[in-house]
Amino acid sequence: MKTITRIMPLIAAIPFSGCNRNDSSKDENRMNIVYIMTDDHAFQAISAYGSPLSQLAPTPNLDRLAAEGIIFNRAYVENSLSTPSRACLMTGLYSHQNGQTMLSNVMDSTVTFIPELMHDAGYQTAVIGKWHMLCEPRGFDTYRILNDQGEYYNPVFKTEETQGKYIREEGYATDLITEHALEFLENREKDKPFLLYVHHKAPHRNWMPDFKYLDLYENVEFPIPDTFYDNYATRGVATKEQRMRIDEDMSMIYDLKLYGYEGSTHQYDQGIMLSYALWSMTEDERESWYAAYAEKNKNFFENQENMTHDDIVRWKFQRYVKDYLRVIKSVDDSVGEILDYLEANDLMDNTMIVYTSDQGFYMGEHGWFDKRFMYEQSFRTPLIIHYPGNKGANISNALVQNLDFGPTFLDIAGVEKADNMYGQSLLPILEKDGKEPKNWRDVLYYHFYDDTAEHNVMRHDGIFDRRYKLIHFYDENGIIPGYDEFYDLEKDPNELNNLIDSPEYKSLIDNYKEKLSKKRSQIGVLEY
Ligand code: SGN
Ligand code: CA
Repeated sequence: MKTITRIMPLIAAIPFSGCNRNDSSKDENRMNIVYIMTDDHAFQAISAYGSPLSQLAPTPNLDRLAAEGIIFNRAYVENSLSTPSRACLMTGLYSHQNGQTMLSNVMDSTVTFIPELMHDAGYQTAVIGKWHMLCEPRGFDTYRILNDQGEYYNPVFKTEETQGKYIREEGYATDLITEHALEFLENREKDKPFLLYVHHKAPHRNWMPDFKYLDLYENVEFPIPDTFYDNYATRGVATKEQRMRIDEDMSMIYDLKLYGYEGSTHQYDQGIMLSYALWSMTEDERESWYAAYAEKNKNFFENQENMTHDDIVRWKFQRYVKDYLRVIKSVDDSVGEILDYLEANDLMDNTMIVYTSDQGFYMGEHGWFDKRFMYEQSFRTPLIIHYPGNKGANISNALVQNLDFGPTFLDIAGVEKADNMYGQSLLPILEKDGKEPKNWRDVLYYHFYDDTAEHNVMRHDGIFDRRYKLIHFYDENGIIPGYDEFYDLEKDPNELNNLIDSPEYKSLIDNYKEKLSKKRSQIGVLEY
């Protein structure tokens, strides 16, 4: 086993101006980092996490990573949406600090990227796959990024060599991203430590599997979550007004591939989105695609007349999770290939491997797909880390957040984080097989802004400390007054029982309101 040197900080606090960065002395023994991030991967869809759904669609390679490493049960994001989550990863800053609060706004261009600091500290840096920010990649020796959300089939990529142009490549996105990640590893400068970000498009909507997996799970009946028929009885208007219900907001054709279905009034079934999903396929591929779904859809069309509304909702759930889990199958294969490469090349002992998602996702909980809310399945994200020297199969219940990745990478490189980075290096947890160190944080702050985008989720922020969750929904210009919700997750893990008006919780809730307001001032949140 190679010895890992953890270098103590070499550089004094680095101002986040982007121009005044020092060169770190290089040390070839510093740990490499492979950071694999999927897009919208629910922890419920990883068998190592044990949910009933995942037991019917196992993920052996992610489970292998968990068996060798640490699985985090309490990993969360700070803003459950792709672009803000990526900006947080790249800067180590909260959304309100880096300016990337929503999908469509632009980040503060003066903010330094973690890869810039890592590069200057002697790391060879690369990002392969989904970028999904309007700013250009910074701090990378190599990049190969998808255009916007990217396509599942024959996607276009832009690299540092294509003069800003996107070039089409043949193949399935997950496989291409994996191939290019392996190419980077194979051709890397072997005298430098490396930081490789592998960012899959999968399993983002509209969940298009690889051809070879189109029939997987076809005869499996997946369990419907306990909260599937949630009527949001105890909760405020945000849960009632959202547009992310499998029942009403998932489209029959674009989302569920029921080609030939008549009578859909869903906007996504009216042309543009449909062609958007399939435009990058070759004609032959499109034909085989339609043929494969025609075969699967036969049964629906034969029985349609006798189906009740509830039968149709249940059918939608099954089609949704099957396609989603088929897409995950390719992701799991990809993780296997990367692990095989690292093993075969003797890199496991000096490489940290992180597997996570840009946020969680609803797999029918509360009747939903998509994310955005601070309720558990979207606020929480999967996180599995192989850290050299771990004894393996460890579970961590420490409260961690995507805000911690930047500080962790800098810590590994021996670069001190700036004072305005509120995330914490995970090394004290990783070095103790997942055990929570004394004085570790006891509360997380969350903030969602993007109420202008589809799915109609109101702005909210809140705090969570593993037992209690206080959520504040904004006042929407006086049209909808602001309001709070409060949950006791020990008694009510499914978050069905909003306690905000419960007299016996009154003093506790006051206490949490105080904590939330202190947290906002501490980190400089002005809007809420
Ligand atoms: C797209 C999706 C939405 C999704 C957002 C954000 N529609 O607009 O369902 O919530 O992305 O997702 S789609 O049919 O065009 O895919 S994120 O992961 O990028 O934040
Ligand atoms: Ca996402």
